[in-house]
Amino acid sequence: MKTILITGFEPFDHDQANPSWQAVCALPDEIKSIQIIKKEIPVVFDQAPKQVKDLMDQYDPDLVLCTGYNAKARELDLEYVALNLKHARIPDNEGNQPQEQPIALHAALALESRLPVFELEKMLHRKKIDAKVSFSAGTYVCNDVMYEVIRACKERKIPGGFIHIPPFSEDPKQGMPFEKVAAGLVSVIEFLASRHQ
Ligand code: PCA
Repeated sequence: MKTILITGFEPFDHDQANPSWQAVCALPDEIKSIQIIKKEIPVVFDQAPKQVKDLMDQYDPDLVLCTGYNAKARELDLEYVALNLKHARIPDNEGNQPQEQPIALHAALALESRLPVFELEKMLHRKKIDAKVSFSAGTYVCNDVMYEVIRACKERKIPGGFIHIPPFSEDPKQGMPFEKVAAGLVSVIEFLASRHQ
């Protein structure tokens, strides 16, 4: 494995910052001789997945890991599945608020992560980093990105998936410390790198 593309999102919903991009920014530029390409993507339906696919064309990564923020998460949520559905509770950063719309016509209702999420969960628990496999990435922009990125990774036959990040907090009832989130992402990358040499 030579190159990994990892993304985080810009702020949304009146927030000043997005923990997903803050955590991605904290990653080193290289892990175990693998180049880590870090990119911030917009919280805009269709545009966000398109940007990731354009970045895949540009950098030809061996793995794509997208991250997003979930204010309700209290651990790293390793997303198991993306749904072929856009159904927004709030408008995105360009005012789009799709309701009951498919992401792709005549395509699968759900696509499974191309990451070994159950193994990742066990590995993170061994390292005392809170994480769980999540069975819903929602129906907002994160799920839109995950669905399209998994399709693109399938075509390229490379691993790829999505992790939701909790709020940063020292109190486990509120979220996770920033350092633990960043350490968790590094551990995920190291684990996947050792599997796909
Ligand atoms: N979280 C949103 C979109 C951007 C982000 O960081 C989501 O969970 O869909």
